This record gives sequence, structure tokens and C-alpha cells, in this order.
Amino acid sequence: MNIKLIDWSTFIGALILLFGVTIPLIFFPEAGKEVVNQANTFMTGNFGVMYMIMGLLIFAFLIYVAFSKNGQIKLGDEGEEPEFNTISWAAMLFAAGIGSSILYWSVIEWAYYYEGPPFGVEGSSIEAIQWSTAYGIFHWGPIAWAIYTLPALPIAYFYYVRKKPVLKVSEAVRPVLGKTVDGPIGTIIDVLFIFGLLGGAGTTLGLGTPMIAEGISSLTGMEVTLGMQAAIMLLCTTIFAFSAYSGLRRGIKVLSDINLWLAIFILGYVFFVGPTRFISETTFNSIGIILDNFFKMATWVEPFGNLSGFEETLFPESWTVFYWAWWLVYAPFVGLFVARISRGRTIRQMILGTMIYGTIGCILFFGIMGNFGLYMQLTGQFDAVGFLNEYGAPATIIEIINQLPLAKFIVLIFTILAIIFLATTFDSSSYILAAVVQKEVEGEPLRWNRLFWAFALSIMPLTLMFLGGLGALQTASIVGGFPLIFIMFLLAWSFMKASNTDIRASDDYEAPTIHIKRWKRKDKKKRRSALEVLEDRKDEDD
Ligand code: NM2
Repeated sequence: MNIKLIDWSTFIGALILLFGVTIPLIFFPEAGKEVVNQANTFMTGNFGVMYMIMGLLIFAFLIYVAFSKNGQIKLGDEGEEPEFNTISWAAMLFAAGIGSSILYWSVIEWAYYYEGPPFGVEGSSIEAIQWSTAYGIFHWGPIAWAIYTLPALPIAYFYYVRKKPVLKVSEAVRPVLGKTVDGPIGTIIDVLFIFGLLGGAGTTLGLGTPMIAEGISSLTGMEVTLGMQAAIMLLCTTIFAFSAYSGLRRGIKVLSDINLWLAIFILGYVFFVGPTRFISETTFNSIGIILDNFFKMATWVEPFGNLSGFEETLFPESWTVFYWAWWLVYAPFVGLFVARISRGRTIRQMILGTMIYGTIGCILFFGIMGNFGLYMQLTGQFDAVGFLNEYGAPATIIEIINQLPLAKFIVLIFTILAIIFLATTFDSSSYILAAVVQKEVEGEPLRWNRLFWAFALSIMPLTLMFLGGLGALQTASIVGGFPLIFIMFLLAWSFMKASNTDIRASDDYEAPTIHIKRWKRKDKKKRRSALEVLEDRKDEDD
């Protein structure tokens, strides 16, 4: 156990924050629940608009960068081709950014909007149905993917253009903060990133587990209990901890590939065996609704909410703000992967690719899975909304899948898919967490370190699960994400500052693709960043 390699201030800082939040919740569950709920209401009520502004600003910023000089910069050397072809690039991008939650929300999100639509629309009306088909896609659409893309900009830039291997978020803001990132400020930034990711993971595990439990219950007839859910959570944790510990790279890669094919199979099955025409038409229609109302949806904060004569829905707080926060906490982590796979592309290709392909992938899930459920509802074959009110979301999701022909088989595939999705998301998160708290990464982050973070990742959600309720889980991302709003701003600034300086000094300023040539990689093999290590990992896997 080589403890010299650990960056102790970041490690302990993250740990203090983690236990500082979880231990009081374990010992004082009732008071804890109250505090968590209040924190949630306080954050979303007072600062919700900040998340909304952030989403829109990031979206506008990326579109601007994509079509500016900065977007023409090539991530790599002159003549270098993109390292991965566009299809594998898009598939990897999707696998890194999306986990089991898409199975959850793509099937059920519409049902919430059907009953509790936005904009003061009456529940279950035709208008509500229209919104219900569009809002899920909006929450998993271009703004969401823009949030994911932003951190990739400085990380990819410093890695491929300035040729400095950067893993830590604190390193990516060095152009703005200078030497201060070597002190406590840098540690705080990294700790906040860890805290955010723990929050995001909390939301993911907390939503995924009850759904998997319902799947198992539907297959075996066993009753869903808290104990069963805890066992599932531990099972998923153990799968990824085991892979983390034994370095089962092949195993995890095989799992991700299986996942991709299972997902394609389920989508294809529901599309062709289900109401193909209804799904196609409704999905197409909902894209129109979003295009027509994009800015209205992106800015709706219900300002007259509790003034007299208006009935407050709390829709923006419960949905859009929650989602932007959730995408935000995963963003630095996904940014690292996007950066890693984008060698040889221009900044513009990276930005537009992420936003377009990411959105298309989510449209497929929401369009196919969501509209299948809606079809069941509208044709009276299955009252998903009634079932949701009575039995809750996880049971309803599985019951919707149960309406398909060969139901048992499809529920089985769906449940397996959810388990693998959870395990692979956590495998990569624990890898990144372990790497961030190390000074150097030689080969792989230390085993015990990876294992440690693998389990740390599930402590928070386990606690939150026993506290109960979606509300408590949603807060995990919202609270965890708040400080990251400011870090995102620093990341954008840092990218602009560095790239503008380099563009000014470059000689192919007028060319359609700009190659920045002034930076050479310092070949100090000893200090390897996790990014390089990931690269090797990939090479070995191939
Ligand atoms: N996002 C995409 O749980 C997961 O699927 C991980 C969730 C941020 C909503 C990402």
C-alpha cells in the first residue's frame, strides 16, 4: 500500500465532506430528513434560476465557440486524423455519459407531466399530453449535453494542444487562477468535484436500485423490501468494486459491449413489436414542440408561482433545475472521457458531435420507451398514471415493460441492462475518484484506493434510501452541484483565455483549421496523468 502517492489534503477533504453529510443522517434520520428537505427547498427555491441561467449560458457559449476561431482549433497535430470514427466516438460518448437512469426516466417521465404539466396547463388534457411527450426529451436534450461538453473543452485543450496531461479539475482552471491552484483553492475545487460526483451517484443509485428490485420481484415473485434493495445496491457495488480491484478491464469492456447490444435490442423490440407508427409520429411531433418552445422551456421559472390567482406547480424546481444540477455533477467526469476520445477532431466537431449525437441517443430512448407507455395509457390497455399514483414509479416502469409480448423475457433483459448500466457507471466513477486523489498515477490508481471509492460511492445513496423518497435523492445532486456552477464558469473562462492567447500567436490564424504548434509535450514519463493511463487501458483492451 503506497500511501505516499495519495494527495492527502484532497483525500481527507473529500472524506470529511462525505462523512460530515452521511453520519448525521444515519444517527438522526428524522431531523436529517427535515434538514435535507429544507436544503432542497432552499436551494431550488432561491437559486433555481441560477441553474436555469447557467444551462442557457453554457448552451449559447458552446454554440458561439463552435462557430468562432476557437472552434477551428484542431485537438492534435497537423495531419492527424480523428482517433475514432464517428460512430464509435458517438457510442463511447453515450456510454460514458448515460447510465441506468435513462431506463428509469425514458419509461416513466411522461406520466408525471401528463398529470402535472407545466405552464398552468390542465392535467391529463390534450395539451398536457403534448407537453408530456416533449419535456423528457428537452431535459435530456441539447442544453443537458452542452453542460456535459463544457469541461471537455479545457481538458481536451490542455491535453492535446498544450500537451499537458490534465486530470484534475483544478488543473484545468490554472490559466485563470495561476499558482493559487497549488494551494488550498485547488484542493477545494477538486473536493467539490468529488462531492458533486458523489451526489450525482447518489441520485443514480437511489433511483436505479428500486427499479431493479421491482424487476427482480416481478420475475421471482419475491416482495420488495428495504433489505432486498440494500442487497441489490451492495451487489452492484460489489460487481464494480470487484472489477475495480481485480482490474478486470476486459470484463468491464465486455459488459459495456453487452450493454450496448441489449439496449439496441430492447429499443428495436419495443419499436417494432410495439406501436411503430404511434411512436414515430409522436416522437417527430415532440421534436417540433421543442423547437417551437425551446427558449420558453429553457427559461420557465414560474415567477408568479405563489402570487394570488396562480396555483404554484413547482415544476421548474422539481424538474428542470433538478436535471441541470444532475447533469452538472457528472459533467467534469464525462468531460474527461469526451476529451480522451476526441483526439484529432476540431473543437467544433467535439462540441457539435456531443450535443447532436447525445441528444439523438436520448430521443431514441424517450421517443420509443416513453411513447410506448403513453400509447398503453391512451388506448386504455394499461392505466400507467393510475398505477403510478398507487404503486410508485419503479413498479410502474416494470409494469409498463410487462405489457409487451414475451413480457417475462423482456423484463429480464431490462433488469440485467439496468444492473450492468449501474455497475459500469460506477466502475468509471470510482476510477476517476481514485485518480483525482492521487498525486501520480502509475499504471492504474492504487487498488485499495479504487476499492475505497467504490464503496464510498454507495454509502451516501444507501443512507438516503433509508431516509426514503425521491425528494431526498434529488437533493443529492442539487446540493452537490451548486458549487460546480462557479467552477463551470472558471472552466469556460480558462479555455477562452488559453486558446485566445495561442490563436493570436499562431501562424495559420486565417486557415479553416487552426493548428497550434507552440506547445511540445515534455516527456517526463514518471508523472503520468490518469488520462494517459486511460489511454493505455484502451490500447490494451484493443
Ligand atoms: N444524467 C444523464 O444515472 C445515470 O444514468 C448517469 C444521469 C446526468 C441524468 C447520468
